[in-house]
Amino acid sequence: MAGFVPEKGIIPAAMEKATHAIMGHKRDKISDLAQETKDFGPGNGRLTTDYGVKQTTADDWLRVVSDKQIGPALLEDPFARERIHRFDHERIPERVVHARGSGAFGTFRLFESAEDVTCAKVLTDTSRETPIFVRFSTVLGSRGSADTVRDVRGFAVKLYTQEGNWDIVGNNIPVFFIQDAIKFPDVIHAGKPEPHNEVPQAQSAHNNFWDFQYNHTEATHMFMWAMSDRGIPRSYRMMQGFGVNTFTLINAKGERHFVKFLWTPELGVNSLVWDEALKLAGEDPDFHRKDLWEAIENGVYPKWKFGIQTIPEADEHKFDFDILDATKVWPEELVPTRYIGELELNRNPDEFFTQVEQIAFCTSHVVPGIGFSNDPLLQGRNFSYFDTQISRLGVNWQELPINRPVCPVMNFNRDGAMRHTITKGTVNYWPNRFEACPPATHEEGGYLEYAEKIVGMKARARSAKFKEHFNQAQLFWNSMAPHEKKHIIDALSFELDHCEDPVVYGRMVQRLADIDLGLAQTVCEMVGGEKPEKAGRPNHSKRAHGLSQLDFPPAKLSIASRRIAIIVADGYDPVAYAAAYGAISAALAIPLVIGTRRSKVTAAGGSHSVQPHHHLEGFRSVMVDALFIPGGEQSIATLSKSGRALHWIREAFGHLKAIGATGEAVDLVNKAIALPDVTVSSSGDVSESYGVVTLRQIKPESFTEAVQIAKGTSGFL
Ligand code: HDE
Repeated sequence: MAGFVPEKGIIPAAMEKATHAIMGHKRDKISDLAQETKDFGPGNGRLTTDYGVKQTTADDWLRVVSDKQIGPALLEDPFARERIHRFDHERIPERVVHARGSGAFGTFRLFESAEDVTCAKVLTDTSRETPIFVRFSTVLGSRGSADTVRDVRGFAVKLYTQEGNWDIVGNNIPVFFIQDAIKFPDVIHAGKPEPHNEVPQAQSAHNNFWDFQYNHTEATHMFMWAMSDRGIPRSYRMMQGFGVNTFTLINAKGERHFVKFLWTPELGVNSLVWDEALKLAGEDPDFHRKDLWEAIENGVYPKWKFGIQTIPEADEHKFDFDILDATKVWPEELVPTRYIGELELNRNPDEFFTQVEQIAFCTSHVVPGIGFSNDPLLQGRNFSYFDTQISRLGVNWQELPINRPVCPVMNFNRDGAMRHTITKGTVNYWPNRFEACPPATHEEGGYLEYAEKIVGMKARARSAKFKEHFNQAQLFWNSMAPHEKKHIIDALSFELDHCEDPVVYGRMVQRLADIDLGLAQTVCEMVGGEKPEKAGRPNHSKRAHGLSQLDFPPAKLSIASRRIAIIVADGYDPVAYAAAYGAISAALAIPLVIGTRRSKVTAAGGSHSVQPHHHLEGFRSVMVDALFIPGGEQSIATLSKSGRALHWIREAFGHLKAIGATGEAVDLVNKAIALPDVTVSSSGDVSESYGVVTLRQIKPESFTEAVQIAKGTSGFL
């Protein structure tokens, strides 16, 4: 470090800490956070005020009092006032979008160097492990809203690299509603609760949202994605993540490529069915949050492959869409994804507020070797995120433990509310006579902007290709499997049914005819409006790989981390129960015993008993992936008479869940599922139905396979 003058005492404290960390070869984020982490476990100290004085009670305000009479409280009591004052200010503004979320720590590993396209060390050094934090979120709902609403999901990754923090602030859908950042307040206002009555919460199913979609044609492609199964993921662990915007990569030779970043889950891309999502929103609003937490606690760490799609700078204009338009995907056939790394989530946060709520992302935070493009959405985002963090967390938000980089931070930014770093030294500017804290050269790792030549008029306009808004909406529709198309029709039918204004649903039905006439006519049938007789524009019939969820099957068949209910009543068959419990646990799935009550349930013969995790009323079928019912004459007789038990089985079948049964339980499943209007098989025996595995009907697929292939292609709901 040239001109460094330690005797003048100008080493910033943060630098000292960071240097220490490097010397110790420990750049791990968890050990970095250990400095601030306190353990309040038993034996670790006594209750104090924030100014350190021990308190003798936490229960009584200082007051005038006698044995007979309680008198007035005294304002003098500093302990009581401190508690109340601190409490009054516990909330910070929630995020204006993506308010509800949860997250975890993990590791990014690179298995193939991308040095041909970038000099970013995090993407070229395969020996590194980069600590990361990921925050998943919904977009529209407030902090207390439900997890399973129909919405886009945020997928924001902070990589604590040795060259500084790199944030990929993405979504689980690869495109966006708008091309130009200036429209962001409009699209969000239209989606959020309506201004006159603040209704509805966390829903796109209302007049204003669909009014905007109609009037703003560039949103067409994105609303098709939001209406697809991508809008109701089964788990954060089973969705893809996309950087959405076009970034750039610069290699050691100074060559530039355009790039899109994406994450593909090892577990495959899975969704709920809509009826399940609706019920879960009431029965377990924290469903996704708990799912992520549970998987990590159980050691079933979720993993994603990290991919890049790159386009050489010279090819920028070779496509029939603008590659800087965030309402467009780069079809795999034109720009194949190259998977070069892996992300694993392996540690739950210690405290939600300081870590998940206070983590703050910025699209503008990139490291040397990675740059921006002129994507007009990205340009605006680069302005927005820093600004929003100032409003949420204050100007010193990057000093918060969860946000600070693991590499040295040295500069002359100073002061502001809640400044933590104590900087020694007599100068706070550059250049200075001590040459303290000089800028780095490129060779020393300094960030070098790519010298881009730009020619154009200063105008409020976009280039010509940005004007085409329907081709890729059709491409997406055409690429869906039949059941995915059905789900989109159902979603649109639900959403537009919630729009009371005939102008809104009437126009939207016409808009759908710009995508596909059949789609428009079917939705029109359901929601009303004038039936379109001809397509707004002919369907080009093209399809692309990578748009349907079926294009991302799990890397390997596994039921690990799936929740499987075992339903029992007094008199259950202990052998079948024990075999199922053992097999489920051995496969690292989660067996949940659901009884007619939570107090002990006894097996046939009385030699075995179990304390269920939950009872049938307290826990519902939507909270599990599959169910298994052991036989047992007495237990099945009891369950057959229970409306709730029958509903459990019937609902699970309707939600396309695997059902396993042995002995007498096969008849129970038959009774529950064989409704008059449901044809389950030619013989009328449900055990021949897809996804139902019983000992009466041995089928090629095993119960675990049926669980793994959790969602079939049809159902009666
Ligand atoms: Fe965001 N977005 N956004 N966004 N966004 C925010 O920043 C914004 C956009 C995304 O878990 C805010 O810290 C503008 C696209 C995620 O903390 C805010 C525009 C994509 C998160 C903001 C967009 C995203 C945010 C609110 C249009 C997918 C949550 C709180 C130009 C690639 C991050 C905050 C977290 C959060 C602005 C569009 C993803 C206001 C202006 C496109 C995942 O700064």
